[in-house]
This record gives sequence, structure tokens and C-alpha cells, in this order.
Amino acid sequence: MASIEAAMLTITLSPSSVPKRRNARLTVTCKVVFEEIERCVMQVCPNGTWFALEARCFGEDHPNNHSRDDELFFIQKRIFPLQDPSNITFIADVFEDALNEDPGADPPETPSFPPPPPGLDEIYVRLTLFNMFSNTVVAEVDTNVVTGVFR
Ligand SMILES: [Ca+2]
Ligand SMILES: [Ca+2]
Repeated sequence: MASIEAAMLTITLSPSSVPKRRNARLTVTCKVVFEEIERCVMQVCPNGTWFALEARCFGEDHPNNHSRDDELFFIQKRIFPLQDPSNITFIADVFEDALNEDPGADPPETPSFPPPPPGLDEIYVRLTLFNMFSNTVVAEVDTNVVTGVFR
């Protein structure tokens, strides 16, 4: 079965044209390694859509939280054999606050010192490879987690 390898996420922040808001660019790189038989099928029928790789952004939650990680937004889809599987890049441009998946504790009724810590955000991207012919998930991996205080 095909596999997804070297999945990596980086997030870069930059000023935006909107006051008090920053842009965030998510860049995900990976490669898909197909088996010989899968490559053969795609060579024989190069116009078919045989595989699709979807990228979705998640906010990670602590395992003791008993909740599932939040899906923040869908990024993009790549299809094969149209795309070069050895060199895949997804880029998503959002406002930084789209990554603020943990707003932190509510502020106390009376000001306290030190103030409550800001909610740390843990962002990762899940890559899912579908076989479009059998409509099954072939492989699924998560990138590294990028931690920050996004606002
Ligand atoms: Ca979190
Ligand atoms: Ca936060």
C-alpha cells in the first residue's frame, strides 16, 4: 500500500493589511510513495483519478481532555497521477486568529498576579490518502505539532 512520508508543517507570521491582525502561512511538505502495482495502474490509465491526498488543519487537545482534536479548516486536495508524488507542497494563507484554537482560561473576576497563562495552541496538519477507485483510506499521517500563542 502507498505511504505518506516526511510530512512537515511550518507556520510563518507576517503583518497584514488589516490593523491588529497578522497573516499566517501554513506550509506542509511531504511525499507519497506508491507501490509498483499502483504506479503501473496509473501509467496504464494516466487520465484517471486514482488517488487523492487531502490536507486538513487540526488543533490538538490534551489526551486527558477526553475530547477529539478540533478540525480547524480544510486546506487542499491533490490528485494522482496528475501530481508529482515525490515533491508535494500545500500552502494555506489564513489570519493568525484562525489558529487560536485554545483561548485560555477565562479572566478572573478580580485581577490576579500573575495573570492566567494564555492558551497555548497546538497546530498540526493531517494528511489522508484515499484510493478513489475503492473509496478507502490508504494512509493517514499527522505532521509535527507547531506550538504557539496565536491571537
Ligand atoms: Ca490545544
Ligand atoms: Ca491560544
